[in-house]
Amino acid sequence: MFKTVLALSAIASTALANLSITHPIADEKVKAGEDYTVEWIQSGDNKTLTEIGHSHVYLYAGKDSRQESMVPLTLLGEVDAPAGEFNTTIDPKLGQNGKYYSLRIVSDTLKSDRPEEIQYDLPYIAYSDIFELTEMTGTFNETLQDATGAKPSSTSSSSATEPTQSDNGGDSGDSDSNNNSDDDGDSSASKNTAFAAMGATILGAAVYLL
Ligand SMILES: *[C@@H]1O[C@H](CO)[C@@H](O)[C@H](O)[C@H]1NC(C)=O
Ligand SMILES: *[C@@H]1O[C@H](CO)[C@@H](O)[C@H](O)[C@H]1NC(C)=O
Ligand SMILES: *[C@@H]1O[C@H](CO)[C@@H](O)[C@H](O)[C@H]1NC(C)=O
Ligand SMILES: *[C@@H]1O[C@H](CO)[C@@H](O)[C@H](O)[C@H]1NC(C)=O
Ligand SMILES: CC(=O)N[C@H]1CO[C@H](CO)[C@@H](O)[C@@H]1O
Repeated sequence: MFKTVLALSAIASTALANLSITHPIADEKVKAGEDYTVEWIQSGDNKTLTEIGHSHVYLYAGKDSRQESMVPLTLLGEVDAPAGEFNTTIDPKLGQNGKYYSLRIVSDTLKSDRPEEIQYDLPYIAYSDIFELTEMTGTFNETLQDATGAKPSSTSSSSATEPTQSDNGGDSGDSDSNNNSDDDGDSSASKNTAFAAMGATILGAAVYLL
C-alpha cells in the first residue's frame, strides 16, 4: 500500500517542476484588489530554489497553464526564489471573474532543461495551476476571450455572439493552439516559432513594465 503510493507519486512528480507553487492552486479563489501571498516549495532537488534564484513573477490568462496560447497580463514583481513567498495585489481591471488565471515564476538566470525546450535557450519557468480570480472589474478583449474561452463579462452586449463553440475554426492564425500532439517529429519548425513567441512575450511583458 505504502509502496504503491510512493510509486504513484514518483510517476506524478515527473510532470512537476521543482519549484512547486502551493498557493494559488486549482480550486483556490483569489480576490483581486486585496493582499495575496503566493507561496511555493522546493519539490525534489533537481533544481534548488537557490539555483532558480532571482525571478520575475507574471500573471497569465488562458486554459492550460503550460500552453503557449496563454496570454501574459502583467508583471507582478520580482522575488528571490528561496523566499518561498511573494506578496501581491491583483489589479481588478486586468480581466474578468473566472477560473482563467495562472502565475509564472521565471528565473532570471537559470535555463530550462526540459528536453523539449532546451534547444531554445528558454528560462526555467514554474507554472501555477489555473486558478480563479474574483472581484475583477475588467473585460477580456478578443485575444483573451479566445485564449480563455470566456464570454465577455456582463457588459451591455446581450446579443449572443457567433456560435464559435469550441474555437476549432482555425481563423485565429494561431494554428497550433488547439493541437496538443506530443510528437515533435514533424512539427519542430512550428514549435520553434511558438517557443520563440513565448520568449518574446515574456520579454515584451518585462519591457512593457519597465
Ligand atoms: C532529479 O533528481 C533525482 C534525485 O534527486 C535524480 O534521480 C534524477 O535523475 C534527477 N533528474 C534530472 C533530470 O536531473
Ligand atoms: C507577506 O505578507 C504577510 C502578511 O501580511 C507577512 O507576514 C509577510 O511577512 C509578507 N512577506 C513578505 C515577503 O513581504
Ligand atoms: C488583449 O489584451 C492582451 C493583454 O493585455 C494583449 O496582449 C493583447 O494584445 C490584446 N489584444 C487585442 C486584440 O487588443
Ligand atoms: C493536429 O495534429 C494532427 C496530427 O498531428 C493533424 O492531423 C491535425 O490536422 C491537427 N489539427 C489542427 C487543428 O491543427
Ligand atoms: C520532484 C520533482 O518534481 N522532480 C522533477 C524536477 O524536474 C526534473 C526536470 O524537469 C524532473 O525530471 C523531476 O522529476
